[in-house]
Amino acid sequence: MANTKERFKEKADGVAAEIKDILKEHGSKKIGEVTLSQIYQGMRGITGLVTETSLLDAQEGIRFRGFSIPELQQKLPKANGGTEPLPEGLFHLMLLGELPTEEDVHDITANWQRRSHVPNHVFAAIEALPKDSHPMTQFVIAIMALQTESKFADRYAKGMAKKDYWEAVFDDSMDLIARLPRVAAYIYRRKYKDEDHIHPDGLLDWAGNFAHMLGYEDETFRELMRLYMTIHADHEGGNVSAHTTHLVGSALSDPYLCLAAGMNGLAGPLHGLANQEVIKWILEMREELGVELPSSAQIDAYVRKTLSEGRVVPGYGHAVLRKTDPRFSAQMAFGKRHLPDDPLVQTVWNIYETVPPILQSLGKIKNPWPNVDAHSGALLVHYGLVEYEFYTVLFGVSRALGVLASLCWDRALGFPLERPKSVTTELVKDWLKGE
Ligand code: AMX
Repeated sequence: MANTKERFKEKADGVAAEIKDILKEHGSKKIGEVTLSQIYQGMRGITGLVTETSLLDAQEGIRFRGFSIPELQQKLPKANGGTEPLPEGLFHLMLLGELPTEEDVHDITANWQRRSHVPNHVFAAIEALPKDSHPMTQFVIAIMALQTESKFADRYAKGMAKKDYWEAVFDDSMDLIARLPRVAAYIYRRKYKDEDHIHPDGLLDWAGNFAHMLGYEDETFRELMRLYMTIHADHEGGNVSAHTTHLVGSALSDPYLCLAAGMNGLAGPLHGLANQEVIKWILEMREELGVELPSSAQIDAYVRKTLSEGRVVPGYGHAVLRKTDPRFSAQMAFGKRHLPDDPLVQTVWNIYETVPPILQSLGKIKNPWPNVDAHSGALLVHYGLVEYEFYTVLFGVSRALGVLASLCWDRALGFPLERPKSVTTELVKDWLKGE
């Protein structure tokens, strides 16, 4: 059977031909209008990008190539004896648009193992930073240090032809995904475990090996990592990390530069950093109240206090979603199955009962329901991964799967430099006067 790279090229050529036909016949058709409010308010609802890997429905949540998270949990191959999907399978699906076989997933695991070597200077770059630097800072620096390995940058400097861009981006993306768990685990063990580093285990799958290198050998924790790496991977193209990766890639920056840029966006508290903010907020609530399991009335009062201080309730709300995030529900189901008596996890569920009506009553919040970040930390704390500043790095390792699969598509479809038009408020005022 043809390998992943050849299969991808075949698929991409087919889609490129379809797009050419679509544009030839329908290129001048309008698909929307843009209002003044939209350009001042975060471009919500403006359709302005093509991202093949996943699609977000405001009511239903994310679908990866048409498959919902519960469907993926059913259909994607699992580890031996496991019940959660292997992220290798999701990557295959996002890249090729087809459900993988067991053999496909096995091939990707083996491919990533072969590509996983991290050169010493990357560890030296991490070591050059103060130990108390935020893990996301260390992660981004490490990705930048890895950029010396970019095949795209090397081949471009040697005069690579346009038709070959996709291949160099494919190789860089696969190399990067293969290397990220080692880099992330190194940062974790350096900062929190007295630099007691753990060697990779070549017999494990990508997420299982990541759990192992972090220092967690519980099989249920490995299952959690497989689920975690699957559900955080992609959320269509407009979110900050995906859009940034895509935008930077449009300048033909190599995948290392693109991913580092995307990860800087993920490190913002309104995006990926929300997962650390959630657990910090819950732990502060417990400490302030002096109880392990706050009552609904106590949670209610604490939420109102947070709002009265002009802060957001982390883990709640979404720019596109208008229902409970299915990624929250998948984690809740994991909690019900494996750790239903954990007081922190129960607190997350009690917050889920309490927060939405309060946010709804304010009248201005478009989505009072929890997003992916409202749940993840409590599960990690249960297994001993309590260092919440590290949580966004876990998110980032997973998010690389989606944004890099998309970057492969961007170059294979020959998407051009992205350069939307901007205006000044002066120009807007002049334009309104002339209306
Ligand atoms: N708590 C308090 N206020 C909130 C809120 C929350 N959880 N969510 C939205 N609001 C406020 C906004 O700050 C805004 O207030 P303003 O008009 O005074 O500036 C108003 O409600 C309207 O906002 P919106 O249109 O509903 O949301 P948005 O699209 O502008 O922002 C998001 C979306 C996620 C940034 C916002 O809901 C938020 O800040 N949530 C908390 C942080 C969070 O959980 N982020 C993670 C998102 C998922 C992810 O990317 N990982």
